[in-house]
Amino acid sequence: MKEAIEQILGELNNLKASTQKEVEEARIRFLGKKGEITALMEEFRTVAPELKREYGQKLNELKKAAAAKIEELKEVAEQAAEAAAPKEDLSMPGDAIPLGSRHPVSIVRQQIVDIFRKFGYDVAEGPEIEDDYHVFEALNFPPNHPAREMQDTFFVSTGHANPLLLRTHTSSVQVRTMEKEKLPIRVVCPGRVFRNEAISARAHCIFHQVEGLYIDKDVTFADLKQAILLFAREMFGAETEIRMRPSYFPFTEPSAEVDVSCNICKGKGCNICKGTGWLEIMGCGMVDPNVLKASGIDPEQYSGFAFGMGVERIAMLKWQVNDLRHYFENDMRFLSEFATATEV
Ligand code: 2NM
Repeated sequence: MKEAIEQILGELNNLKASTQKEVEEARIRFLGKKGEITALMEEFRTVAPELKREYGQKLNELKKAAAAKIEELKEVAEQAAEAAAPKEDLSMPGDAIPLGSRHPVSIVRQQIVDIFRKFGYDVAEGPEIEDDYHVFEALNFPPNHPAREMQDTFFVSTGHANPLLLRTHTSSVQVRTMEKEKLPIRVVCPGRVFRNEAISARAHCIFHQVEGLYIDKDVTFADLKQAILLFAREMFGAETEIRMRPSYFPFTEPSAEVDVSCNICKGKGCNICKGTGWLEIMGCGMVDPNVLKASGIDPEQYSGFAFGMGVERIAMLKWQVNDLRHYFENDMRFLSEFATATEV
């Protein structure tokens, strides 16, 4: 047995196996079920008791040495196999990553903001979760105004003097601008707003607004009218006309709704303008002196105009979409219609 162990040790030392297949064959030859070392282990049972200790130790060392040698050869063979494996074909065409497109509401929001930036307006944003003061109180809403009811506004916290709520318009951002910026102020505030309304073709509980504010000495209603006319012509085309109808908002006096001439039927009357030749696009007015005062601006020295429009509504008119809900459903068939409209 002693000689057999010595011989196998010698063979292990000289063992050459360069491929994974050869290594596996060597493993089977020495350590497999019918392998040489396994056979010696069997034979060990018949060794005389006084030799068991010596041979047992030698056999164990042999087994360990064999396992280590096989492991070493296996690693070398694996590396060689990897190096020899065919390389990736770098000339293969890549997988195309489908490019998305901007959402139509984002496109129109950006268009509106860009027009006013061109007119010299700054852009301001503010929190969607606001307090009662910035959404209602500072904007001249009386304490019992219906917009302050649970049916109209989503409240985040109630039961105290200045509850938190989801803003129902971005005018709150304009209040924050009046509070902190130096005069004159020229600003547009794009953003998402929330109203507790039943969802329909023309209303949604979440939508987007762009509101504008211009405060300086001697700002008049004529300035407002001109600003809106220039905006309308940039947005809907150079031939566009506007008209104003008296309206009411708590934060402006006087107030008006603005219509643009229908550029689909050129005023003749069609189903988009319901035969009237006019499309309503926004509300506006002269900022109420109470609103200026609340934010620390002296209404004796300064005056201003403000306006607000719904982005989804403008987008519906621009693309003749007849149901607002399309803008919220993320149906790819709808969204991909705007795939080429990303230039703005
Ligand atoms: C509108 C219509 C009319 C408006 C007023 C103000 C502020 F903060 F200056 F008082 N911001 N936005 C305003 C005025 C908004 O949206 C239909």
